[in-house]
Amino acid sequence: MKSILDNRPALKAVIDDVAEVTGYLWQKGWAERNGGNITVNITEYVDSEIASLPALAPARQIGKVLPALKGKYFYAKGTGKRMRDLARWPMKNGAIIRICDDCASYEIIADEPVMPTSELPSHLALQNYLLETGSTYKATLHTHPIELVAMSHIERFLRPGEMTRVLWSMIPETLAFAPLGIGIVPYKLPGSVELADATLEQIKEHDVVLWEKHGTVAVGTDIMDAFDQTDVLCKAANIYMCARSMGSEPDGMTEEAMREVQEVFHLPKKRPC
Ligand code: 2HA
Ligand code: ZN
Repeated sequence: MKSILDNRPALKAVIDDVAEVTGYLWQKGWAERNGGNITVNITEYVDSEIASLPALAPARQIGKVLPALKGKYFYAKGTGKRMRDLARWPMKNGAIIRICDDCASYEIIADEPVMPTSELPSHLALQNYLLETGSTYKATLHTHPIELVAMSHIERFLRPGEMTRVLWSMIPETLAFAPLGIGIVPYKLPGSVELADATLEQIKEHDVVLWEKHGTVAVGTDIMDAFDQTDVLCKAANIYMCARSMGSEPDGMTEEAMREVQEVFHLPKKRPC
């Protein structure tokens, strides 16, 4: 069967990366059944042939008006599709969508009429923000990382800055590679516009946001970057839980040791928030 990826190696490489990452999500146990979703802005790969592709299904509403997305193109995981299936067949478990001129609806143009992710309002609101602010980030990743979700069930970690402070103090790499920490969004209905709005507020200060008792949303230059951001924080959460399961609250790196890492590696001196 013909695919939009045929004879387009650069676009195919982007989709191959998505497929590689979704395999990792499944292996890590972060992607039960159809859990999680992904969008990637692929507008830079759109040629005149892609631009003239007809819609495969009637246009559908996003649920928000997103002016910076006019005429932009995204790869989006399909709703109800499994990450582990997407790893093998990305164009059967996801689709390329085009945002219509009203900036409030989208149409599916390739390869098949696979309906995009249920969290589309959140993902596209983030993509709109990234474009509005001139960011080079192209990818959004929502997944269900076990240890981070587990921590979000404990009231203490929902207090401003507490989760970031503890995760940063687990190993120096967390501070170095997740220097913006993790934002917290109080529980909201999955797929809702309220969830999208609250996520947007937190992503202004962080690259990864934790949805209480649900999962994470990360933004990154590409899907590997969004995955790495999530993985680094989840590794720190895992270390925290391993220490706790040995019977005590871990000491964590001292404030002084953390300040030294920030200085030597020229990291932004952000307070946990
Ligand atoms: O796509 O994870 O939040 C399934 C979900 C919704
Ligand atoms: Zn989810």
